[in-house]
Amino acid sequence: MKKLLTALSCLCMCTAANAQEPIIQTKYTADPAPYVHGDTIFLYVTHDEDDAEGFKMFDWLLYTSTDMVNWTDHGAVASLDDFKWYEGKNGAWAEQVIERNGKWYMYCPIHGHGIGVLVADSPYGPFKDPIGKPLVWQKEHWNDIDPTVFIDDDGQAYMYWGNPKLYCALLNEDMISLKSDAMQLHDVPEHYQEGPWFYKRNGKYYLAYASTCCPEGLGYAMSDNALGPWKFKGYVMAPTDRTRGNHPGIIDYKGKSYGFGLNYDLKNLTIKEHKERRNVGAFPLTYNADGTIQESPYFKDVKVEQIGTFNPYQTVQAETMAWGFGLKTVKRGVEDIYVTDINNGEYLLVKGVNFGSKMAHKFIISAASTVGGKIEIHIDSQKGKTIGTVNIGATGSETLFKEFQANIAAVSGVHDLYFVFKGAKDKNLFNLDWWTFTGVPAGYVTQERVVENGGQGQYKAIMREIADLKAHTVFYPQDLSQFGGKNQLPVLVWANGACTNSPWEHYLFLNEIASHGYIVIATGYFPVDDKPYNGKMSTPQQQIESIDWIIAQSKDKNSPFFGKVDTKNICVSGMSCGGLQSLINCADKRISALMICNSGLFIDPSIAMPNMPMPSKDKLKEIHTPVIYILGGKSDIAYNNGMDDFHRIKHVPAFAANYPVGHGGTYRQPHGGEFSVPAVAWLDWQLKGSEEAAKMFKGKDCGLSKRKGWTVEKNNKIDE
Ligand code: FUB
Repeated sequence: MKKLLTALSCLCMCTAANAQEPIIQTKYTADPAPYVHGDTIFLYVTHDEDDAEGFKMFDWLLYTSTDMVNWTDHGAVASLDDFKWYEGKNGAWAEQVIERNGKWYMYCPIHGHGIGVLVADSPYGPFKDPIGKPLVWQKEHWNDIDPTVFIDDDGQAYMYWGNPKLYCALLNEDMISLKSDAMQLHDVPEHYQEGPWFYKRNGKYYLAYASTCCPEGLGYAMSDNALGPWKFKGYVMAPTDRTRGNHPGIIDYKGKSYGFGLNYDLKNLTIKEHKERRNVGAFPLTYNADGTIQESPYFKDVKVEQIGTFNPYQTVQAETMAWGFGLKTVKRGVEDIYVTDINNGEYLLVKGVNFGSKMAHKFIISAASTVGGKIEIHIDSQKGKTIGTVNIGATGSETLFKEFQANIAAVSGVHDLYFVFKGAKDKNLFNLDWWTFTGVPAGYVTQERVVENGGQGQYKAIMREIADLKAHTVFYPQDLSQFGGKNQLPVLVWANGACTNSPWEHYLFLNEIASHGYIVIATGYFPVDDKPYNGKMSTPQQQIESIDWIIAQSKDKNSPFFGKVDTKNICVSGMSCGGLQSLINCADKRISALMICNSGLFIDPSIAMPNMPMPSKDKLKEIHTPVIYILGGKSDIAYNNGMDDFHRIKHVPAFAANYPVGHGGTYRQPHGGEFSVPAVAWLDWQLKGSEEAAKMFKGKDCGLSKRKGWTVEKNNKIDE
């Protein structure tokens, strides 16, 4: 069954105009009986067993939805076992459920044995038999099936039923006893076969039904009275050779009208091959001004649009889906269901998921597994962008559920969500109970740009403005899920040339560094474009604010950076005037490395520019970390100052690298140009302890000295 379903589900998916039809895929279902209560549709259905070769029906199932495309499976809510007076094993035929005074009544035909009634305090059950005998039993093998119950405005409840005869009885207010005898309607509406669906709308009574077999369509009749006479008005859905049987359920919901019926489309078999393994489908329904109903095309030729969107920030039962490719569900207890039979390559789709502007950043799922596997979370298609991957470890048993988490790459707005399952072949990889996304607060990210396709490093980076960090720009890997535990993000704190209060000249360089697995916090406003920023100059204090902020974020459970930042490895850096700001801050004990670019303390402070910070050379004594000077060669206006600094520094490892491009460096070249090479290597060595990166600076013929264009000098401490 499973393999067949999987293959044929794919076929349906590929060819159907209405790709989410039939609406239930994890089981064979028939005889839809929808009921609207509050903002939810309760869809009760009958259940064809997977191995049915004819009618093989033991229980009644419930599905709910609030948007008409994502349906939550509640499993069987009643079964033949609930009728103690019935000793047979088969015959759980077309039921209907309605609510009266807070109690839920389920009218259940047991084929060949009459119609029973069950009652529950909740639409989810448990349903119990309050009378211990059939409510109706005329000893008619076919005629006592398919009850439909409606409570009129005056409180009188009616039950219609029958195939091919049509009966009606009045119910008492208790809903579990008859007020009248069963009355046979001799004036049966044209084309009536079975499956009546009785309701009232705008003062007119409707009796929809499965029309004369076979194939059955969905016909309907109207009347001005609850007891008729009924006049055939046409088809809600005409009979087609795609369908042998059909069975209507009709509702108004959230301002629209819908019809439900049944088909054989999941298996995509001909009506000769179907063996009563049926599927419930839905379609939009339109009334004319006079109350008549427009004939709907066949299920697959119409589309049910999603009402609203789906909220991923709630606890979502895993058995909620618009499409469950090759999956099954298992029920334990009254309300405990999980998804199972999850194989490599299968997927679960939830449609129209609204991430809003909250920026989802974490995904949590409850899973149980003996073999483990992973769930790739894609958006918009099965092979669409991956926003996260959850590794599911073995939990020891297929019913021992544990929580697994993944960080989520930048995602906002509305997307279809595909959970694609990967792992060992031909095994149930895991069982899934529930999932949720957590988001950073609305407005956390106020602006963002993907720069140069995220950079050339191992991690695609993004440039963001973050609401609670005024006058700063932050660069970091888009998918933070890869970080945490031993893989933490070291920090680069940056200040700009000319002490400009925006990294508009350096953002390519900074983005490139972030793509190598760093969080870069730049002084200054988010560069929306490449235009120079002409506002007030920045201050050295902004670098201190950067350090304070990232340390706080790494400890804040609500931050996307929680537990992901290596706050023991922070490099402070800046270009030109920003280099001077960095030197002003060099004594801060939280700093573990310095990178001074196209800068150095002035040998002659009298020629400094206005507002430029100008500490004396004594400041160099406060440096307590390794330091690199990256300069633009002799034509760099900062060359003499920078090299003078370098020659004075004997107490910590110091390295000077010159590349002959002048003061402007290569920051604005693609990916930050040649300056990115020693910058990334310096950070990899100093902040990540990479011995490979250290070779760029250590030894007689260090890597940078052999790189075209570079000249290097270093003090003894570099090679120690
Ligand atoms: O599902 C069993 C029977 O098939 C129903 O009671 C009829 O309406 C037909 O759909």
